[in-house]
Amino acid sequence: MENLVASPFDQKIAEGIKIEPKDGMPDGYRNQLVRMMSQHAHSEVVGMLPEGAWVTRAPSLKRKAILIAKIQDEGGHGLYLYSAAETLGVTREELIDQFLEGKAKYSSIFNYPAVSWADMGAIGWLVDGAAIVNQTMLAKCSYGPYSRAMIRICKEEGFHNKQGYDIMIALMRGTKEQQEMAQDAMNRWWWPSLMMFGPPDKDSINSGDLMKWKVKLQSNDELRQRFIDRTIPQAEAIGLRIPDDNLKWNETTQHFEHSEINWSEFFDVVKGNGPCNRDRMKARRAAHQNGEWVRAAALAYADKNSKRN
Ligand code: FAQ
Repeated sequence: MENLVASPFDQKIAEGIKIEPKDGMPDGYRNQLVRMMSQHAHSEVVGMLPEGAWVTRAPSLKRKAILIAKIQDEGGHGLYLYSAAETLGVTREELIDQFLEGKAKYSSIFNYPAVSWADMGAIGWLVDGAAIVNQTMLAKCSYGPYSRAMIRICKEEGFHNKQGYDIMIALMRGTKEQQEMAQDAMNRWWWPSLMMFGPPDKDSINSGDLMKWKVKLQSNDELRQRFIDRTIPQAEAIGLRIPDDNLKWNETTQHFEHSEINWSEFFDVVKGNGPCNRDRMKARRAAHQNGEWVRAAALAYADKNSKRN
């Protein structure tokens, strides 16, 4: 006979009670979270690379200090997320190995190059802006450690987003060349930022499970639309043009309509063929190798301390 009594896990999900590390949970839930949280952690760490390239070229001491603080925050988010993922019974070493071996993904957005100072503005404003829309939802997700990590991370992303917009404002108030630099960055980062939200709902293979388990509370397309609707007025307010000739406000739906996204570009980047995929992986592998002595020293120190106490 069919068992009609809901499991404690299902009951908690239905009642909106957070699932905590020691609670029973289906393997599928655990696996989905490990996949998503570790991809998220890898993205934060790889995300330091495009901005890191501009630290020595920031146009003033103030901008340099802000950029360094932002990049450090992203590294911190990565570490925070690895710790949150470890509560699911995997080790940080396993997750990092999966990434370095190319078995785990990271966000498509970080496979595009940052070629001008305006790109620092576009990354903060658009990329962090997109991340906030996605992560504000994840702050309400069913898994306690991920949800709490997101609350804290979103606060920092808010600062990142504002500093990026502030760079764009400064450039748009500047010379013709500076305005063109800002528009060029907008043209290059707009479409990849929309792709960050993942494939269209019809191709989103993980959404069914993730929504059933209240990890995702809104779909990829819903979040993408929210980002579009809130970013277009910000662009217009400072005189930037969205690189989409079919953009149109729809009075009935109260949303902007836009051109079709180039999904073959997205899938190509995810497969490893974006402009910077190889460079990014090379840089992360080198950093891991060069950091070997630091990990060995930290372990030796911890071992010495544990014997002393
Ligand atoms: N890039 O079934 P779905 C940041 C993959 S943090 C690469 O729809 P899902 C901060 C997906 O993994 C940015 N791959 O997947 C910062 C799946 O393949 P799999 C990172 C992607 O999980 C700012 C397949 O496509 N944020 O920016 C992407 O339901 C500035 C089918 O897709 C997060 O990771 C993509 N964009 O939805 C740092 C947030 N999209 O794994 C520095 C957490 C999809 O089955 C500077 N993650 N794929 O082999 C999420 O919310 C979700 O995982 C989505 C994808 C929405 C990204």
